[in-house]
Amino acid sequence: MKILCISPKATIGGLEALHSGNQLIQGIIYVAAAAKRAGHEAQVDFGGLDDIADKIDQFKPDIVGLSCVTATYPMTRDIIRKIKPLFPDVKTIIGGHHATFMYREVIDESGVDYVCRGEGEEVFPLLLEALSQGDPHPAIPGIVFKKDGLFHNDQAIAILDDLDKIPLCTPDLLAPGLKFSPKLVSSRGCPFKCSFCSISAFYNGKYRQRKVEDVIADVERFVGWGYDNFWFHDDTLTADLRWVREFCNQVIERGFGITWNCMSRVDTICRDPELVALMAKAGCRLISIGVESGIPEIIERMHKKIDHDQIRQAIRILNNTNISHNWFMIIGSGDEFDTPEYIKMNIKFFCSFKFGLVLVSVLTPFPGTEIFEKLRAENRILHYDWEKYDITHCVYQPLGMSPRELESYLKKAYFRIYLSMGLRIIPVIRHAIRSGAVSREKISRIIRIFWHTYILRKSFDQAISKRD
Ligand code: B12
Ligand code: SF4
Repeated sequence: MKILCISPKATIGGLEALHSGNQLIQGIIYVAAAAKRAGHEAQVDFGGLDDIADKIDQFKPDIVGLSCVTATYPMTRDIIRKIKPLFPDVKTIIGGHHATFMYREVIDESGVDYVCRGEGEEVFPLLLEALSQGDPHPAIPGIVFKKDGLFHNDQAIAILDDLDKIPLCTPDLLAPGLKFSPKLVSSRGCPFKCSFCSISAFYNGKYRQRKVEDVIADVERFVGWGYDNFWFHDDTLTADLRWVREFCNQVIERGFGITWNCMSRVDTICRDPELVALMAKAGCRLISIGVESGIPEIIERMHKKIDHDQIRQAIRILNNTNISHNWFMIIGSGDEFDTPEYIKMNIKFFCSFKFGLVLVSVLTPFPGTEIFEKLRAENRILHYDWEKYDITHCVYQPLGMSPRELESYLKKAYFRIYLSMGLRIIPVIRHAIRSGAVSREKISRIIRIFWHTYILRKSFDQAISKRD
């Protein structure tokens, strides 16, 4: 079968706005790789309302697969609505976190033929096999469809029992002209259960790892193809310190000369400071870490399970290496701490520690998270205008202030935190650029956002909305 795998052209704000152009969603590349491994012809491309019909006309797929998150769901839904009447014989399927949790609404609203609930590498090829045998309604747990008013195969989220089943993503999967950017993965899932994060519900609390030698084999192939800079898309690479030590030792021994970025937590960094030095030696150039809040009660409520000492110590450990560090902060917690006093205290906390670059978001209740269920049960979700679920809008009713007021602290937080850095901002940025962790182009986008907001006094919303 021929499969066109589409990554919707995102036009949303938030962190996405820092990237120029669009980002190919990694999940859809894995799905395409799995289809290809099963003997099908798959191509990954961007798609929007303006060009999807031409892309289908050109590639002539039997099935179009799309991947989306909550904020890009409306665009994905509209693409499906456009495809359906124009190409009635082409089957459609959506996957990703949003579709997994909201499959009923997604199928009813968009008219998509199937939703993939969970990981697609195993179940999607099974669907393709069934379709090629002429069976449009196979019993594949996780491949949900609606028939005679009933949803089928929706009882469970499909999860791979073994990450060895992950295929290698290769450049030939991408439509001509698209830039391939190889990613590494050592694990999927996370042992923690933060209230604002959908990872544990998506992976049903499961944390699975790949063997070090398998990831090293991926690195070897990618290096052989001329790539030397990678992004680990594990949710917490350092969840297993022994794994990371082994990986770093092998990278050093083999002299790959690569650089890489990853996500981590302060507690795991504190547990083994020497490992961080080893990571730096093995080419790690950037670690992104979620602190979210400096208020102990809020950290506790979010189940973040970290404390101030660990944060302080992690900063010190990182500053002793040449690894740049990005930190995530959340404005709002969805409970009684949503007051100007607590939010100001949190901003003050972020001003008082020597963080690297800080990325701020407004608490967004994504489907599948504890906070979504809580706010929905309390009838405090203001709307389901999903495009606004882009981490810059407050989509729920805070208890101690208005949504607009809470939103306004996003801009204030950025301003105060970066102003409080004083001249320290120069080495922070220089270090981030020199280490290759942040591109000059991304820094110039950030400066442009600041210029528009604070000097030209234009709307912050406008400044961070994605235009290209
Ligand atoms: C790396 C990352 C990014 C990178 C993307 C890099 C890239 N090129 O992919 C960047 C920084 C650009 C990014 C941006 C954003 N991200 Co992000 N990101 C992640 C992260 C950490 C890893 C993504 C990943 O590669 N996962 C591994 C792949 C294999 O998993 P997957 O995407 O789920 O795909 C599997 C299944 O879902 C399924 N599947 C997916 N699509 C399809 C399609 C078909 C047809 C089928 C059959 C199956 C299928 O099969 C895939 C293989 O198993 C995730 C957390 C996570 N663990 O997923 C957050 C995450 C996806 N991001 C999130 C958010 C909120 C965003 C932003 C909206 C933030 C913002 N406002 O800027 C943007 C949106 C970007 C966009 N255009 O869609 C949320 C989404 C929550 C939600 N419900 O919306 C997540 C879950 C983090 C979180 N817990 O909050 N992100
Ligand atoms: S926020 Fe990070 S540590 Fe918390 S559950 Fe999600 S991936 Fe795990």
